[in-house]
Amino acid sequence: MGSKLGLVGLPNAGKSTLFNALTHAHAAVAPYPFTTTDRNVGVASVEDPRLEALGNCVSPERVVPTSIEFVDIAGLVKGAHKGEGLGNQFLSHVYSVDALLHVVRCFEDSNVAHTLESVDPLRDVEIITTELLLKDLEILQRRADHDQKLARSGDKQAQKFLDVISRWIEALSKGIPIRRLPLAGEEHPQAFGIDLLSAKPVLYIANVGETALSAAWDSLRQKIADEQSGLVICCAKLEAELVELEPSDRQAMMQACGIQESALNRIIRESATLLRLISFFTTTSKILQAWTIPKGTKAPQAAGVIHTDFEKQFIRAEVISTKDLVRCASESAARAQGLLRLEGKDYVVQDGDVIHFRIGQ
Ligand SMILES: Nc1nc2c(ncn2[C@@H]2O[C@H](COP(=O)(O)OP(=O)(O)OP(=O)(O)O)[C@@H](O)[C@H]2O)c(=O)[nH]1
Ligand SMILES: [Mg+2]
Repeated sequence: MGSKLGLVGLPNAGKSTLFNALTHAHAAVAPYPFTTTDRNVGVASVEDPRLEALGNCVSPERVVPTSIEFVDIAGLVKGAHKGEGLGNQFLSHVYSVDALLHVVRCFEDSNVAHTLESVDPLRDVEIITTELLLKDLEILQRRADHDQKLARSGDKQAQKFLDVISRWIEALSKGIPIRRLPLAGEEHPQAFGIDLLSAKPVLYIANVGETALSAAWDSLRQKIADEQSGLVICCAKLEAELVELEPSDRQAMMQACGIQESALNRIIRESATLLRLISFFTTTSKILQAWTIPKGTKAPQAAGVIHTDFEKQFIRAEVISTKDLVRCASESAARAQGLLRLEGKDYVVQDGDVIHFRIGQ
């Protein structure tokens, strides 16, 4: 789908550890900073209880969940916007993703170096946020210089953008990320063909480790609440160990650690929400499959996710909601009750739709 989340944070925050847990990968993890230099890319399956309920109705041979792509990015340090540390490399990878998982080190462990020699989640968040803001400021200032010349020669579009830019520059100078501004459709950076790092939605991950929370934790929680961003608390190291275990051993270890649900499912669910993704389902006699699309996608484009040719060859969609199908217990019963709707090319696919696409040649 091209919707990707990037894991960002200071070196040794636990990004690669969390990435491995999410995507069942084996990216290098080590107690010294800058273990990750190039990025790691992987996908995580989206666990969806609706698949089990639908499976009982259609008895498929195979169930295929949908997935989300994660990118594990090199650690950032102060001055990254000017190229410090792995700054330029880090930032170019941040540009390539649609939303950010900001991993914050909240665990104390004397064996794991901290580039600033103390655990201070709020300070760390501010370092990363500031680097993104400074990079945006640099880009906007360059664009403003360019557009000023055009505006002087009477370019109306450039004049309009200059007004918007000056408001964005003012916000960034006060430490406010672009994502927190009310961005009306026309005033979105994308509408001006500009990609801003601080416009990307963020979900914070507090990597609390196995030890007691540090005192600075409360101020971090307060900051995130003030920003109205999401926060998931997890122990990345434990999550990475859990995914390596057989299900029965995993259950036993979770019980021993007093964990009811893995934080990974919550992170994946909230990541999908952050990307404004919804799921629809397709069924054949063999496969029940989940697919993700951005909210607001119309039926032909949803068909195009299954196979690019399907978008052009789309004729109609036969649609039933998961709720109706599960209530009827089978497709034939739902059909008999007239619950399958025929929808055309303007139909906006809804979360949980079960769809049979009619495709031409
Ligand atoms: N005690 C403890 N150690 C952790 C936890 N999460 C990660 N670590 C350790 O912290 C060290 C750094 O973890 P990484 O996942 O490599 O960190 P990173 O953020 O990817 O670091 P860079 O790639 O250098 O930016 C490793 O030794 C991990 O085992 C945790 O929850 N508790
Ligand atoms: Mg790493």
